[in-house]
Amino acid sequence: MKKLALHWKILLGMVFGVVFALIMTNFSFGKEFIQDWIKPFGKIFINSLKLIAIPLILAALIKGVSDLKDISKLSKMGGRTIVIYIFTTVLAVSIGLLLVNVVKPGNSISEETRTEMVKNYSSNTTKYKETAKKQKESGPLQALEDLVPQNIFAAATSNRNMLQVIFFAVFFGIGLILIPEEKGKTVKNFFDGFNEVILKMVDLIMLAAPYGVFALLAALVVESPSLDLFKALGWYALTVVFGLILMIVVYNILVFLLTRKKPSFFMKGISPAQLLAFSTSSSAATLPVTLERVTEHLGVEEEVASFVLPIGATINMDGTSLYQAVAAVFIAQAFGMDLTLGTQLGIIATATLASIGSAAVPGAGMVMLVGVLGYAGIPEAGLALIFAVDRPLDMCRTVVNVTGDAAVSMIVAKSVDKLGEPHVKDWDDNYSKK
Ligand code: DAS
Repeated sequence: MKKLALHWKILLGMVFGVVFALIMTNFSFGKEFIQDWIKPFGKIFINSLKLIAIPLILAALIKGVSDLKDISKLSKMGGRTIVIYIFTTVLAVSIGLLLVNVVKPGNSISEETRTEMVKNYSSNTTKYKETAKKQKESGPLQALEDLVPQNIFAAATSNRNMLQVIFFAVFFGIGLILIPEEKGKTVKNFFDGFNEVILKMVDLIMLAAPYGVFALLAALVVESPSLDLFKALGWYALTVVFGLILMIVVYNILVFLLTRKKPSFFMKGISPAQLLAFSTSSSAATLPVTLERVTEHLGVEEEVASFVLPIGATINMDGTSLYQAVAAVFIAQAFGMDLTLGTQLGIIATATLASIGSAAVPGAGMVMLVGVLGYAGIPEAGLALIFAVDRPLDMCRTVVNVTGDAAVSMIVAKSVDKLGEPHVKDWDDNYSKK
């Protein structure tokens, strides 16, 4: 049988998980069998995602920051690129937070289901309630104070300290840039290699995703006493997708306002890259096509595109940051936790940094979500809840990640007067020539 793409396997895993559980609930031993012999595989899968989170942050950020060493040569374009990237990411997280607080997808869960879920998913939510209480009592600059760890090794022992690990990784990367190149070469090569290994480990973990999803969904079906959990998951997914669509509209508005290029021109030019992003769930895999589309069909000069897009694929993941904000608040709602405004504002910073730290590979956004939950004291057990629908959302958010990179490359090109006419007039011209 032709090798099925991973995301089809994951979607099949979701379907089979639900069907298997529905069949098993017809037997008296069904629920117990799934909880004892199937659910552990779902937990193992989620644990492997948590396992890789801290190493992934260290690897992706130290490499990402130290790769920016040529930013000094292109400081005008470099500074502008980073500022616009951070602006679109903060905007995406804010849109996500606004939507999840308006739609409140997690609130549709009945108290009975919530009690059952808390019992099944997280042995004790007291530690999360303590964290939330601590955040309520802390001063306005507590989050800033907590950003700097006293001991990086102690910080790295818990996903709850993701911000501290990010702080260290960025700090280390800057130090690596500032030492003489010949002295830093060995360290740089080590972290480049370390990054490759970690990304390969993420690939391997994602190979287990179909089976992990099967187990997670089977457990979800037998453990949620009513269908309201699935309804809540549906509203959660719709909230993310609606936010992602809004981001595509925002990009078209920004491109039109800042470059006078029409949405039809922009969307026609970038659509093949969007389709590839959707089917691969990987910005990195899509990068070559994004580069070709942006230079050949959107008129961005090569020297701008080849600088702005690789940085974007590494640190600009607006779709991911929006998803992380929605997912974090949804899980808090599902577990009956009300997050203070301060915590939600802290989620803007954390999700922005988490998306910068997310690698451009399938599932990276989910891995980094662990850190956002850890920061806000939200039960990581909620990951098992949302992973069931994560892959289809990964496909959608990767489209937004790629579209955002392309939009920013046009805006930066225009600002340095390097946005010309496309080499290929438009879609029809391109394909009629062949
Ligand atoms: N799939 C990632 C990407 O390639 C995004 C994510 O996992 O959120 O952009």
